[in-house]
Amino acid sequence: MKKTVLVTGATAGFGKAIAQKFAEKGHRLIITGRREDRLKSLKAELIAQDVECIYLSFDVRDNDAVIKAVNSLSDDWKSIDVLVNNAGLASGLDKIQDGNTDNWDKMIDTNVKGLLYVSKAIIPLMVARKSGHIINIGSTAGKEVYEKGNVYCASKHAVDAITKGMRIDLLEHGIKVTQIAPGAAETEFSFVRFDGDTERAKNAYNGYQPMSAEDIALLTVMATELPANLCINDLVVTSLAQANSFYIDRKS
Ligand code: NDP
Ligand code: 8X3
Repeated sequence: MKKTVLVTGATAGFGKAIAQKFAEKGHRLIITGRREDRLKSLKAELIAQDVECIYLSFDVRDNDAVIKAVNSLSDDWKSIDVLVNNAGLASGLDKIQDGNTDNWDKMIDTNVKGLLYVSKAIIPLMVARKSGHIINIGSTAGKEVYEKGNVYCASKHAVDAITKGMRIDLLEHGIKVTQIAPGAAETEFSFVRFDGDTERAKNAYNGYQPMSAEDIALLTVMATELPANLCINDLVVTSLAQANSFYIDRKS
């Protein structure tokens, strides 16, 4: 069955790969993010593959913009079967005493409040149809707190808690809620975390093979392909070189 899938943060990394993987399977895509040029080019790429695709450009931190974007969908596109709450970021890596409050705001506003705003706009549509699947992209940082991870880890612990809360509250409506909690994967994540410092970003993956965006896309699509009666609640996933937030087998 062809599904309508909305992916936040589809301009890069996991979100882009997730959109491409759902498209490969013939589903229809609503891709979202702030960088409209990237949304336009991904839309063109998918449409060239005969995939139905539209884009909505908005900042997940802006609740009015989120509501406006979702309201602008035609009824047909409002029948969202899968919502992938992926948009997010880390900003900085500092001890709490050295932390930058603008970075803290950015992470909490995006990773926690943004995820809530998008969910709040879409959940009533799923409840009305008594069907849907929400996939929240958490992190191993939502399972363990590492040095200098403080606020990023807090934001992902919040995603962990919100996912559990969503699953409980939506139980009676037949809506599946899944968290995928990846360890390190090479995307634009570290480039953003280190504010455009490419050298520092590359070093994060020195001496081991991290996961790729395609790995996470594979698992995200897989989670939506289970029998109707099954729901993956929580999927913690790392590359073979990583045991958890603390242990990475670096060969150099
Ligand atoms: P990228 O930086 O490659 O992609 C992040 C995406 O989020 C972009 O599409 C960006 O779009 C979007 N985004 C960021 N801020 C906003 C905003 N305010 N409004 C709308 N969209 C926004 O990183 P990843 O793909 O790696 O990260 C995706 C998710 O996975 C994040 O939630 C991250 O925390 C999580 N994660 C990443 C891991 C990793 O090691 N890479 C591991 C575990 C979890 P745009 O800038 O165009 O708005
Ligand atoms: C991203 C993975 O280890 O940088 O969520 O926190 S990590």
